[in-house]
Amino acid sequence: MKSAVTISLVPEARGGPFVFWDDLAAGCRAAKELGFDAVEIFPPGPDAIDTVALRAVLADTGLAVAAVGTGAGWVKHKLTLTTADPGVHGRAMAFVESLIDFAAVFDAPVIIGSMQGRWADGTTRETALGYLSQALLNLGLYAAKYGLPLLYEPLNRYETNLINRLGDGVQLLKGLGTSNVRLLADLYHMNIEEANLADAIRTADGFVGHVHFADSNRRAAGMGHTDFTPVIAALREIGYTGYLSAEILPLPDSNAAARQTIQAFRTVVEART
Ligand code: LER
Ligand code: MN
Repeated sequence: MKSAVTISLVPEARGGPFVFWDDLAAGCRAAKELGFDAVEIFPPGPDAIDTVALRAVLADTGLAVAAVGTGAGWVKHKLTLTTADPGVHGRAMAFVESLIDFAAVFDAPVIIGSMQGRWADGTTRETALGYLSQALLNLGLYAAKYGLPLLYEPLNRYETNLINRLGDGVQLLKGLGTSNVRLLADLYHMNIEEANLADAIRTADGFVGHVHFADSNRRAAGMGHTDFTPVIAALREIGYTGYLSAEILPLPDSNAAARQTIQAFRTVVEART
């Protein structure tokens, strides 16, 4: 398994679970100094990042891009993939496609998290899940053109009323008609929704494509009460070799959260017995 740390470039997301903020190059340098393998980037949109400059920073630091988040589509532009409004839906699809194009330059998958939205007045859960399945299928096929998967993330009940648990995510993906959409297992959301984190991971055997590495309180691993030993053991059991990416609150500050994350990573992942 490999380590990654998040960098947000979205002012509207301030207060959210991202370690480094605003300055992509500085975030990459800090990640490199601490020994991370990769960064996960949360951009405001596809044109916000100078791809030539980012390529240079990645070449200089040896970091990879673990994934690119699409949440700004919701947080900044108020777009969702499950709206009944065809205009908003079309702009949401175009937004994600443009981020898939951007992320492909860095060989990185994109994440559908908050962009899934929720069902509410005017739509039923079934209708919204239909929209979601259709969107994941089309975006999964779009990403496949680049040989990259699409990552779909179940969120806790306070962030979506569609899919909250990995097992339900597996059922959704099984019905899609493409195997190019993988699940993102966010250990913070799972701490709220799953009866047992390790069992949930085993339920998703063959479907996990990315992991958000967070403690129970969304702080760095080791700063809450999650027991990571059985979680990492379950990930090994299902043959997971992807990223553990710290999507966590920058507490007590960005550097301390990042340092605690990499120490925890070394303890629970690298120091295997
Ligand atoms: C996105 O990865 C996520 O986990 C959501 O809670 C939005 O921050
Ligand atoms: Mn997450």
